[in-house]
Amino acid sequence: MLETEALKSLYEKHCKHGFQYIYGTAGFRYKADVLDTVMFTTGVLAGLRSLYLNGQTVGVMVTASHNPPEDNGVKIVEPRGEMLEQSWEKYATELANCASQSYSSFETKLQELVVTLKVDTKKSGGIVVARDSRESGPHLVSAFKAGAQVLPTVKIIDYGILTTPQLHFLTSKTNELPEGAEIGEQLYYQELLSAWDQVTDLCGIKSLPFHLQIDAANGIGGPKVMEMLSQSDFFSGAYEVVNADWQTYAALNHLCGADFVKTNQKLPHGISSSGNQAANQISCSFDGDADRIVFYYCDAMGHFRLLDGDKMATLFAKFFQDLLHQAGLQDAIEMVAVQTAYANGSSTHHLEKVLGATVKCTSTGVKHLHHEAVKSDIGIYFEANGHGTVIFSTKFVDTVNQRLAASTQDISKSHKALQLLKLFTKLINQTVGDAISDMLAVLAVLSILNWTPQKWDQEYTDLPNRLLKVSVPDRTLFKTTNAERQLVSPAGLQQKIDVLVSKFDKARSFVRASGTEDAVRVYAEAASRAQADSLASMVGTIVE
Ligand code: NG1
Ligand code: ZN
Repeated sequence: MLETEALKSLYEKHCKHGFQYIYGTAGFRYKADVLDTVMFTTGVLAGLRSLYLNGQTVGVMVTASHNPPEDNGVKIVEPRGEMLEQSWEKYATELANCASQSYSSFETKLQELVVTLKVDTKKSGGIVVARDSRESGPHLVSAFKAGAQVLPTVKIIDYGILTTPQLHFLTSKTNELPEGAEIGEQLYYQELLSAWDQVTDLCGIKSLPFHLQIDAANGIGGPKVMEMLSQSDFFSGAYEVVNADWQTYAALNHLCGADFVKTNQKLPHGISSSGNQAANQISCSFDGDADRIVFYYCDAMGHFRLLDGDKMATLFAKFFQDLLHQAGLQDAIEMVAVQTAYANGSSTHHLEKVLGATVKCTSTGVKHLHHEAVKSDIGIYFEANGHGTVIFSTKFVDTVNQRLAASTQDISKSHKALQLLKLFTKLINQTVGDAISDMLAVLAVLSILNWTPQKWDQEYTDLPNRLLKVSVPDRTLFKTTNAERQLVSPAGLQQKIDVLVSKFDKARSFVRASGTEDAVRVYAEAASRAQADSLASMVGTIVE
C-alpha cells in the first residue's frame, strides 16, 4: 500500500467533502458531479476485494444505466460476474463516507478495513474496468484508477467503453481462462454467435422469421450489437438499429430505451406503429447500458403491445419445461421463476396455475433475484422492466452432459432436447441480465416454437398497471417488509393504501423508495386501465 504522503496527495487530488453516499440497488448512482470521491474510494475497495479473494480479478462498471445523461454511477462485480457480495456494500459505503469527511477519517477507515478483512496488501490482484457512453465517464474512470493505485500490487485493465453485461462476461472469463488467453469483446461476440449458429443449425432455422427493429436508447448497446450482428451471415438484412446515436450525450435514454417504453407503455421515438403491425415484425428496446430489454409490437388496430420481463420469464419457463419433458428430465431437474413485487399479477398466475411452475418473490434489484435463482437447477429471473437472465446449476450441466453421453439415438426428440438445453447455457449470459444475449435467446425460442409476437402475447393478458415516481422530502423514511410489498414506515401509511386497494377490482398496490433515484415509486394494478390509473394516483397523493 502507498505511503502516507503519496496516499494523501492522491486523496487531495480526487476527493471532495460533504456528500453522503449509499451503495444502492445497483451500486452508487448520483449526479456525475458528486461522484469523484466515491469513484476514488471504489478504486481502493475493488483492490481490497481482489486481494481478499486471493488475487482473483474483480470487475468495475461505471454506468448509470437508464438514468438521465447527467447521472453516473459505479458498481463492483464479483470474479464470477455476479454483483458485489452484499456484506461488502457496507464497507464500500463506509469508506466513501469517511473519505467525504476528511483525510484522517479515510485513512483510519482504510487501515481498519485492511486489518478487519485480514488483507495482505503485498500480494497481487487484478481489476477490470469499463464505462458506458456517458460524457462524465472518462473523468470518473481516472478518479477510480487513482483510487486503485493506492494498492500498487493490483493490476488494472481498462476495457474502455462496454455494455454492462460485457464487463460482467469479461470479468468472469478473466478468472476462468488460463493466463495468456485472448480475452476481449470479440470473445463475447464469438461465444454468442457460435451458440446462435448451433441452435439454428440444430433446429433447421435458416432465417429470422421476423424483421427485427432494435432501439438502442442512444447508448452503448447500439454500436456493440451492430458490431456483433455485422459478423453474422444469418442476421444480414434481418434487422435495423434505431436510436444508435451514442455519441450525442444528451440523447441517451431520451424518449427511447427500455425504461421509457416500459414506464410510458408506448413506442419509443424512431419506431412507428405502422411498420410494427405485420405478424413478421418485432421490435425491442435496450436500456442505456444494455443490460435490460423489452420487446413489443402493434396489433392489427395499431395498438402498442408490450412484451416485458414478465413475458420473457413465462416464455422461457414454458420453453425449458417442454425441453425438460422431452429430455425426460422433468423429475431430475428443478426449475424456479423468480420475480419481484413489480411482476404483473397475471404473469405470476400464469406461471403458477397454467405452467405449474414454482415462483419466488424477492426484493427489487437483480442481486436479490440472482441470489434466489442460484438455489435451483434452472433459475429464470426477470424484473418486469426486462432486467434478467436464466442460470443453470452445475448439477444441471453435469446431468445434461451425462445423458447426452449415454444417448445414442441422435435423431430422437429427447437427444435434440438435451442438445438444445446445453446450447442455451451458452446462448444466455448467465452472469447478469444482458439485452444482447436475452434478445438472441428470445428470438431463438420464438423461432423454434414458431411463435409470432402475437402468439407470445396471447399466452396471458396483463392486468392494467401504472408505475409512478413521486418526489418526497426524505425517501429513507419509506421502509418495507414482505419482499417490499408492504410498508412498515411511515406509520399508518400501509393501512391507508390497503383501504384504497379494497375499493378496486383485482387490485394491488405498493410503495417503496427507489434505490437508484431520489424518489418513491408507486405501483398499482387493477382490473381496468381506468382503475389502475386512479388507484396509482390516489396512492401517489397520500404518499406525497
Ligand atoms: P429502483 O430505482 O430501486 O426502483 C430500478 C428498477 C430496478 C432495477 C434498478 C437497477 C424498477 C421499478 N426499478 O431500481 O428494477 O433495474 O433500477 O437498474 O424498474
Ligand atoms: Zn441497465
